[in-house]
Amino acid sequence: MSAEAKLVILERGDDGVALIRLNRPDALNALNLAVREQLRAAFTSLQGDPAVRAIVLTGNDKAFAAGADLKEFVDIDAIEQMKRRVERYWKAIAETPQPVIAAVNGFALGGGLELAMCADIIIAGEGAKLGQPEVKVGIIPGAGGTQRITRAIGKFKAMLLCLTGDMISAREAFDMGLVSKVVADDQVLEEALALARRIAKLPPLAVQSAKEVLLAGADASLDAALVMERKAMQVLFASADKHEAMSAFIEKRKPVLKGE
Ligand code: CO8
Repeated sequence: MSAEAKLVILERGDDGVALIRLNRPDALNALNLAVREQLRAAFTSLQGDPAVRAIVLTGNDKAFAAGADLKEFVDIDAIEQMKRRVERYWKAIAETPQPVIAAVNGFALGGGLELAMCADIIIAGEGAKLGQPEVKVGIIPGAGGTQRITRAIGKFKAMLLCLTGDMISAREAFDMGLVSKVVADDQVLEEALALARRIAKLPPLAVQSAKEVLLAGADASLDAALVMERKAMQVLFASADKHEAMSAFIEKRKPVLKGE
């Protein structure tokens, strides 16, 4: 594939949902620099678009993503790796204000699982395999695979994954709290899109505030997080959608939301 190839495909629906698809099937969607750059560009292009209310991120049947591209890692040294400043790529995804749903089929390993963990909701197919196998190739996770994962599932399960590099099934991941929902493999994308469409119909300022507070609060003290939550809730009383949605409920009609 040439450097110009579309390694990430972005489709905007007229239903408020954008679909981002990793498209490097020959390498199980391994995340080389070109894929990451295109992923960043796709997310950045959606962030300020009020017509996009929810985003679905997916791969293909065989792989969500099998991790960082080991062929790009094998011969580089620490300083080259540092200079790549790959944190830029992850940040663009994690800071997207709209909800992001990862639709995971097949392998989600290493950087691939870290990518899924940048999403807000993970829908996995029965046959998905997840893991942090970095230790097997002499490194450790470098984009949340020791941190986001511990916040999601706790120290002892995170240690099992990071210290062994073992893959787990979607069901095991669900039981650990690492995925939101497990569905049949052929239902993953449909389920994620349907969920995204439902979220896209809700008042977007409220949806985005919920995401923002939930994420920011997770790293704050409970007292500080409760203040943040309360203030964000109070601010929403200034939104036109809040008045419209509550009035519609009381008047037993459908709300007409403006995202304002
Ligand atoms: N990098 C590069 N190429 C890959 C990768 C990868 N991670 N994974 C698969 N491929 C390629 C294979 O080389 C192969 O290519 P080719 O046909 O040219 O030989 C093709 O994809 C198909 O792969 P396999 O033949 O191996 O397929 P199998 O079904 O036999 O096995 C596996 C599938 C189990 C997923 C296997 O491919 C595998 O173990 N892959 C590597 C998984 C891995 O170790 N991932 C972690 C990488 S390290 C990482 O992600 C660190 C992240 C740090 C954060 C970011 C900071 C920069």
